Amino acid sequence: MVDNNSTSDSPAESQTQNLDGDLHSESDSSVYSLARKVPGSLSLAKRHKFWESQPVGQFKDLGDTSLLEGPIEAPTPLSEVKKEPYNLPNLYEWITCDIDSEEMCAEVYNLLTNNYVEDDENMFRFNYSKEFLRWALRPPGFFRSWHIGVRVKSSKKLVAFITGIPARIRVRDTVVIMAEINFLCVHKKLRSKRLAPVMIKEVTRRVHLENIWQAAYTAGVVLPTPVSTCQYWHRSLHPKKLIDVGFSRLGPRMTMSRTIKLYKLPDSTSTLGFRKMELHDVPAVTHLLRNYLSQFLVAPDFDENDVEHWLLPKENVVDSYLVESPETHEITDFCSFYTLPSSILGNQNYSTLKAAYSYYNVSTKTPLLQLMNDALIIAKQKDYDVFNALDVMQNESFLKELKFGPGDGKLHYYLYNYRINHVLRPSELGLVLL
Ligand code: MYA
Repeated sequence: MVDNNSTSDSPAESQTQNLDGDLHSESDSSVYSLARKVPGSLSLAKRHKFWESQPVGQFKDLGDTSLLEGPIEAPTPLSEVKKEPYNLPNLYEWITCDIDSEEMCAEVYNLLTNNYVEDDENMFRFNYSKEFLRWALRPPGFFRSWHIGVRVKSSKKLVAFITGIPARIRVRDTVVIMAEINFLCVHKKLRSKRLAPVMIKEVTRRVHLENIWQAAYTAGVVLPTPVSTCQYWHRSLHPKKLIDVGFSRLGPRMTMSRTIKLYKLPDSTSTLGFRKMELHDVPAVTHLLRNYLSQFLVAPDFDENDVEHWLLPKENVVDSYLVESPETHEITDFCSFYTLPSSILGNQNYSTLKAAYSYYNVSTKTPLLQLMNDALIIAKQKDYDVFNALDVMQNESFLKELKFGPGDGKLHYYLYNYRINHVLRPSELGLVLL
């Protein structure tokens, strides 16, 4: 299997000091220590020493309608942004990762392949491909300085990573320039040593240096404070494999053959004029998508350059299809998914789960249900094992009918230094982060 963490070139391990400073005293006689004593209130009592010091919505402010929507803190003058990187423990050094370099990209790929996000039972781990990482990290206007690594000084081993990319995100009527933060990863042997807060502060500093003061990110963990909490849904395409590897279970009173029959899809798509997106479609797709996304409270503000980067098909990275009216040649509908395999940990027969993730979909003439059924058919033709979708945008309207089942994991959406005065329903979100 791919997990080869127990190698001898282990990262330096002895650093245990807290790196994010003493902003809050641990002995506060606050509501937290009280709440800790009340059974059942443990989760409320959880302190977030780092996050409580950051300009993000705090749990105690939930439901406080007197707080205005918008930036939590005003920008500081650029001259006051720290010029030097934050201090790392002595054994480590910062690097800026040139993801164009084959060697660097391979190092990042290996760190993530062995140490990035796993499910709660540690059966699967995201396995972003190198081509995917290059795509995800080099959108229009990207900053190389926002691709940040930490190495062990002596061995040069890469042990931690965090990235930002610039994005224009509309919140209601305001387009805000933000950083989208992703791929935060600390080597398994360096966990719980407060390295993550230093990584986050360093990326924040580098974002501030570009005069950008807000960020968006998603995580499976609850932090102060989600702007929305979404759920993943899964549509089996290769049910036997999914059951064999423990991704799904045979339903009650179901046999394998009945299950296979249940998830069977037609061999070819059904919508007239359904075809792969091409470069010349960029203006029409941009127009369609901008119109569609305008109905959501939070959504990216895509221009043609963004659409070309994010949605033009790229083999094994992103797939996009559209419906061109056979009569008028108008582009009326659009659907897309990205490719994110997971390593299957400790299975004798299979090492990779090939998953498609629903990305942006727009229906104006073709019913969304039919469009997404065609997307499933394409994914099946391309040998994906499962098609995943969040309950964002209008996805709820097709999930159950197209035989998606709810997953156990939640995905929380966050904004940094931007307050929204109510928790958003997933259907108010028009944003998908990778
Ligand atoms: S989400 C994907 C995150 N990665 C993984 O889950 C991969 C596997 N796990 C790991 O590599 C480590 O467990 C990580 C934590 C690195 C996650 N987002 O160093 P620690 C807080 C934010 O002792 P470790 C993604 O990439 C935690 O609550 N904070 O912990 C988006 C605690 O703070 P507090 C997180 O386990 C990232 C502190 O870190 C997360 O060794 C967005 C503990 O640090 C998390 N996923 O390392 C980052 N997990 O005490 C924020 C734990 O306060 C960006 N923590 O509870 C913010 C915007 C920045 C830019 C602003 C520009 C203006």
